Amino acid sequence: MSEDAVKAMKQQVGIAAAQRVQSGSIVGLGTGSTTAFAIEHLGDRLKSGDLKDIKGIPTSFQASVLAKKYGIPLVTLDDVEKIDIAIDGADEVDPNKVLIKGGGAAHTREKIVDSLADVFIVVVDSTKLVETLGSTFPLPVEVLPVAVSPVTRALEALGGKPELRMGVKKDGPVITDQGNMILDVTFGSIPNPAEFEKTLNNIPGVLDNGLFVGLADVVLVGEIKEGQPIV
Ligand code: ABF
Repeated sequence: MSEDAVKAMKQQVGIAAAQRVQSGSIVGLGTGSTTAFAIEHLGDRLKSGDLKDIKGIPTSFQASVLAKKYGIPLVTLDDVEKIDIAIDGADEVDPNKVLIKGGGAAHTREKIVDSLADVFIVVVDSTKLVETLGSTFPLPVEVLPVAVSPVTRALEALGGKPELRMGVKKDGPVITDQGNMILDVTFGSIPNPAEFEKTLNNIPGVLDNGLFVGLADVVLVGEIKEGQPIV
């Protein structure tokens, strides 16, 4: 599928999700390029007066930079009692709306915010849909730097092939907003994500993994019809 088609789908669902936000809402703001379209559209709605008095809770530094760029006032989890709606991307979505997230190295804070939202809307292009989790995307696991070696061995014992995520310039490992590292683990397939998420999070040194089980309320999937003009 062409890059333009994927981008068009991301924009389509990002806007659709942003349209569901009501004035006065506390909005969880996810990370990634699809959610970026939602954050931009929220900014457009605020500018036009169509939307008023929302507050954003960012799930990453990237999300907070975008929210400020588009004029969305930010609050923290200490400032609010609840989150009305969260909009976030995903790397894989299975037929039960179970997700793999973490491609943006932000899944730990994303899971906190997404799990607290009354409504968690996932925005994806159609390439993210899978029958079985783990089939197209390695599972991200956030690990305390001091524990990377023992956690690597524990993940291998579970049948995984862990790889330390390196920065774009390959000059060192990616460091998360929490100061930790990411192991991207290829398991081939993850048949029982609910159990597996608990198993992984019980490994000493693991902060959180990218399995989001039973959290997504709505999954908006971009759709480009054959021959549809892509602007
Ligand atoms: C973030 O966005 C990550 O958890 C997820 O991996 C990624 C999806 O990125 P994109 O929307 O750019 O495909 O939420």
